[in-house]
Amino acid sequence: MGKNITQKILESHLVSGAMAAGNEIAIRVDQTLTQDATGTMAYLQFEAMGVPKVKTKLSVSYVDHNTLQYGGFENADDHRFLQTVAAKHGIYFSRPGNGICHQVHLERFGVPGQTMLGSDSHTPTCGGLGMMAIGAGGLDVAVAMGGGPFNLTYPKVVLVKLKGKLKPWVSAKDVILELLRRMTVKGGVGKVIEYGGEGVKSLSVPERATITNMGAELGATTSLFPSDDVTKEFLKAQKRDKDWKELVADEDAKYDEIIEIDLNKLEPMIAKPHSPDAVCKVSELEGMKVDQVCIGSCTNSSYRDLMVVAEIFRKGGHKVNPNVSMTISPGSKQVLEMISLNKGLASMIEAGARILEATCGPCIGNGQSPPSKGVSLRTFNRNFEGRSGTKDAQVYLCSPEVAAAAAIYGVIMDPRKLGKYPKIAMPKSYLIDDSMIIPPAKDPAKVEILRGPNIKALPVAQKIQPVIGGATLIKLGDNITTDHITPAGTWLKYRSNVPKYSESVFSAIDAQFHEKAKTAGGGFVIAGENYGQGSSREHAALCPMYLGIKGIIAKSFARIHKDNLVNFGILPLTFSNSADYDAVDQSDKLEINDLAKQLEAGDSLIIKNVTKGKEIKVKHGFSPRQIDIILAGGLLNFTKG
Ligand code: MIC
Ligand code: SF4
Repeated sequence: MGKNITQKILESHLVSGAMAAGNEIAIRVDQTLTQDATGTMAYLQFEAMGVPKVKTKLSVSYVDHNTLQYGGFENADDHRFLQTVAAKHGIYFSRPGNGICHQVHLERFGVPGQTMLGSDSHTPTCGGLGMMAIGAGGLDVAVAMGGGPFNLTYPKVVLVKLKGKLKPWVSAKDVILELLRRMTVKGGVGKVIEYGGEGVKSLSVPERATITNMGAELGATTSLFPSDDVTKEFLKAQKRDKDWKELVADEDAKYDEIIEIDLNKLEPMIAKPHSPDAVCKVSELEGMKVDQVCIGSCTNSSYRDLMVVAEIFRKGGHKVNPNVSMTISPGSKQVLEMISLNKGLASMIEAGARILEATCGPCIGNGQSPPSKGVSLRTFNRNFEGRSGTKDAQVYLCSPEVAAAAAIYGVIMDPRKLGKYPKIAMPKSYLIDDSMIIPPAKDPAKVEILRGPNIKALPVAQKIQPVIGGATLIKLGDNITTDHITPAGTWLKYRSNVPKYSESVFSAIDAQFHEKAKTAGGGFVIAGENYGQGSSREHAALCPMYLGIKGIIAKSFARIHKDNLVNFGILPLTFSNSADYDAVDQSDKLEINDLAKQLEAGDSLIIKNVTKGKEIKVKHGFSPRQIDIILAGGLLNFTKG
């Protein structure tokens, strides 16, 4: 029987487990990627394992999230730690300014057919060139750097069959927005989204990468394009021909689900506040006043994306509307250098764009927070409430074409009204200069790891008790994001300082939460569907663990966050009957007896609601390995034995 691309890669990397949907399998990890906001913890954890040199084929540490801190040493301390730890342990270090991890990795390192684990949820970007790239918590990435396999639930495979060709002014972002509209932010949980059909060949690798990048918003395990002639051209233009190999699905490959998208029929789309799946046609919102436009992020900051914007302004002789503040964050030094040499950058400067560093910047709330109640159109991937740094801002997600049209007219406008579409030719060769990527030290013994006062020791979970009790400290609704649990923005500088960062837990929902949890000595959290969607930040588990949280009882969980909870010894439990969610109130006292016995007896667990005198039936869905991790008090304790 024929195989799809997912099966081919998983089979060639399988370490253990049976290849059937729902089973836990373990796979070999070829490459790893970290960024600074998750990297410090990942490397502290790697150090705790005592492995002198990474055992992967390639590991890269990027600095792209926290680069321009105002009034403090914390970021700079983190950067120094990351650079020295990389030099000592065989890791390549991409300096701040070299670009956003996913864009740089696509350009310089991704390899079709290989596997990669990255401590960032948008790691699947490299799926654009046929690499199986998966986002995970820092601890899982640390284990992979130490040579351990990555454990995952064998996914269902969805084929997204692309037909036809995109019309002018419609671009890759519209494809993924359309998919988000159809599938929602939890529609991809437990699935790999594989792209196929004749429409694939009309999309360049950076366009494919826009689509795989934002597959993270579907909750998917990862997204994958085939590696074909288009991929070969891209790698050749990056002087990496030798990394290419063909990887396509067999003609008779089977899929769990097939979705068709006719590219010809797609229109410019936009995601409304505050969720990437609140998608409608741009034409439906025409005329809405816009205060801010931000172009960039790992989704839309490639050479093509920025040149489209530059050419729209240049050809039309347009200026940025006086009521709009427009920023540009190039995806990489390569992109920035190329658009500066070909004058694309000059066109944007001339038009009135504000040029930012080649980093995440406004995407993670680092600068350019919108004005009060401001409308911000962003080419980014997430528009969760408050993520921009302005609680009442209205953030919309769209393509560079739609963003440029709004920047010109000061209102949301269908870009098809702009006239002739500036089609951008893909470069035959990219400008190659890897001088901002520092290779590991030749003599690691001589490298001293520099730790400033912001790098605090790693907290380790307590061994779990046979009887767990505590109050319901907070009751939440559906789709709670990791930005709600441990916000980024101004808190980002405390990523290496868990005691301090823990003060941020749920702060936007309940400012007293952290005090409450501490006074109560911990307790439980009740939540609705898709708890923990969004980022891979393990701090969203680590900080609650530090505050004594013992279990999260939800209607369902996002994949990466569920794994992170297990890794830090917090029980992620799912209501057997969703209606039971209504039967638990904030402050109710809950109790789980004979935990080990209950976990080992099967998938069901009984929780006593002591306050209401009722029992709640929940499921855990843990593999035997995960039960051992939970009982050991988290993965670090489990690994130490
Ligand atoms: C994000 O987009 O939310 C981040 C910041 O890149 C996170 C990682 C982090 O929280 O450090 C992600 O997507 O995993
Ligand atoms: Fe950076 Fe934004 Fe991409 Fe996260 S989503 S890696 S913050 S650019």
